[in-house]
Order: sequence, then C-alpha cells, then structure tokens
Amino acid sequence: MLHPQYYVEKEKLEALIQRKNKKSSFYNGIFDRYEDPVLTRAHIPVEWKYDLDPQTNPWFMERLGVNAVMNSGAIELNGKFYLVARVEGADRKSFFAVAESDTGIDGFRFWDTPVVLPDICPQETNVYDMRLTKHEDGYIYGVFCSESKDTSVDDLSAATAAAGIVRTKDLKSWERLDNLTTLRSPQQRNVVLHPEFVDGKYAFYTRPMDDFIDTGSGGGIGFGLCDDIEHAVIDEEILTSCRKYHTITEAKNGAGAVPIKTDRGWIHIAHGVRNTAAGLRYVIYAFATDFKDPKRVIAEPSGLLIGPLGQERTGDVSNVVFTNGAVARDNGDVFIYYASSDTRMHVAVTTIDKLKDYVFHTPSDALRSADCVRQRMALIEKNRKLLEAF
Ligand code: M1P
Repeated sequence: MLHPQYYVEKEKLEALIQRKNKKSSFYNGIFDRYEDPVLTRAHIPVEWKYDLDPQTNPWFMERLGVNAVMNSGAIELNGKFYLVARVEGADRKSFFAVAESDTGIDGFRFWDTPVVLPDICPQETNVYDMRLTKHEDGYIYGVFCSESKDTSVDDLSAATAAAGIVRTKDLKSWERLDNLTTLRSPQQRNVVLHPEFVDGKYAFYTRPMDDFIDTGSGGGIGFGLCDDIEHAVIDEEILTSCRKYHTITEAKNGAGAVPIKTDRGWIHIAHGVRNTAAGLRYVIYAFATDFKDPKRVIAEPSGLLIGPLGQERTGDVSNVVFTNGAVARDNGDVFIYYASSDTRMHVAVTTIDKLKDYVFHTPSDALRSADCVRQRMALIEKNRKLLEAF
C-alpha cells in the first residue's frame, strides 16, 4: 500500500501541469510574457522527493526536497519542446532533468527520472546551466558549468568553474567528453557551442574570467575555435560582445541561448550584469553578429531586452533574469526561456521578424546621458510632427 498523501500530492501536480497559461497584459511590441511560470519546483514528480512507503515514511515527509528549477537549455525535437532544466536540490547541488511540452508555454512535464550524467570527474561538486546545441555534425551537445572546489587557496568558498561537454541524440543517453580547456582563461562559465562549423572547426562562445564570481580582466563574451570536440582546447579567445562602462554589461556578461540564424546574421540572446547598492542585477539583452563571421558584432541595441518584472524580481537571488535556452521554430516563432531570480522558469514569445526589427532598429547605447536624451528628443520630435499631421 502507498501512503494516502501520495495521491493528494499527485493530484495537485496533475492540476498544475494541466493549467493553461495565458498571455499577460504586459506589452512592449517585442515579445509576449505569460502569466504563469512554465516550470517550477512544484512541477517536480512526487516520487523524486518522497518515500511513498507508509512504513518507512509515516508522516509523508519530503526526504529529498527540491529548492528551485531554473536556468534551462531548450530544444525542439519532432515538434515538441524540451527543457533541460537545472534542478537545485534542498542540499544546494544541482542536476539536470528533461521536461517536455506540446505547446512550449504550458503543460511541461518532467520525464520519469532526472538525467544521469557519466560521473567522470571525482572533484566535480556541482553541475548547472546546460546550453543545448543541435550541431550540424548530427549530435545534440550539452555544454554546462562543472564546478569544483579550488584547493589551491585556503578559502572554503573558493571554486573553479569549467565548461563540461556532453552529447546525445535523444536526450536520454549522454556521452561525456573532456571538459573544455581554454589555455588563456583559468575559469569558464556560460559557454555555448555554435551550431555550425566555422572555418571547418567547432566554435564556442566563452566567458574568459580570472575568478569564480568576478570576471576580472575578462572583457566580455569570447569566441574561440577548436579542432577536436572530444578533447576541446581553445587557444585564443577573441572578444565579441564587450562589457562597457555604465551599461547593463558593466560588471559582466555571458552568452545565453544558442545563436539564432537569420537572413541578416546570427541573433544572440545573452545576459548582462551590473552592480547596484542591492547587489548584482542580471538582465537579458540581444545583439547580432555577422552571418559568415559569427564573432563580429554588427548590431547591439541599447539596454535590456528582458528585465525582472513583478514576481520575477524576488527569489533566491533576487533581481535576476537569466537565459540559457531558446527555441526558434521553422514558422518563425521564437520561445525564449528564462529563469527569474534563480527560482523558476518563464517563457517570452516573439518571432524572428520581431527580433530582427528589434536588434537592427533599436538605437545603440549612446553611452552618455546627454547623448541619450538627444536620442529621446529626436524620437519625441518625430512623433510630435506625426501627431500634428494626424
Ligand atoms: O545568480 C545569477 C547567475 O549567476 C551566474 O551567472 P554569471 O556566471 O554570469 O555570474 C550563474 O551561476 C547563473 O547560474 C546564475 O543564474
């Protein structure tokens, strides 16, 4: 016999999964927000948290709690949407789990068991934030942060971040490859594999960093090539989208979703971080790079694309939105999956045409208040003439 509370919890979960999501009243012409998060810790299967046996769990207590479901890689396969979510246990360790939906905006259901990655790094303590790349070589690659304790210094919190690499064809069996080695950067996080070969090589967007939290001399999102994906080594990292003083990327930035191919170049959806009196503020921004030379930035609209709003503003790490996955469908729709405050997952829905318009027609950052107000005055003046005419 199973514990009777199991059926109660199971029913609550089923009701949550069946709930239809609605477009919210938010409007900016660029993307739609939805009222409900698409994936939360409440979506975790009951069997992953509770011992269902009334003999060994008479109070039906959570034995292995889940704290958050966040930063998810995203992919479309055979018309269905898949998120490879970062599930953070109550014990602070994260793991990956696949959730599947027919619509991409609701109905996400976790598969029966989490992803069990090959355990090849005994020093690896935590894994998180997988980016999924459908590569032209035929594999789906997952690139994620592999975090280990830094034993070279006498500091309990010191850690080293590296980019772990796995590959799969079905999101079920995963082959682990060597971690990425970047010869000139001691730490790496937010690494994304480009979907196509560049000059016949595998191409990665990197994030050169001197330290685990601070990027230090790391000037922005890097780009590097490597010959062998099974033993990936990048010598030189060239900067693409750079950090800039007094912008949304001043403290750091990082690649997010796999770049989206369009007829005007690659559209990148990334995150930028600035410091405030309340701590770091993470927002999502977009830029475009050249079709043939994907490290060359050709358009960078000013400011943020998505910022934390309403309930998104609070959570385990408040004032954060973060993306590491988007789905661009053949019909032109784009689903940007983002986490808020390191706690839950949302979706922003737009189209390739809207993203192109946004990226290529939003003014770039004028970098000084005086110039920014000139930009705005020009817009107001143009509108004033239109308003007078109509
Ligand atoms: O807490 C906000 C984010 O912090 C990190 O991002 P970055 O490396 O740019 O600082 C990541 O650990 C990410 O998981 C987290 O959401």
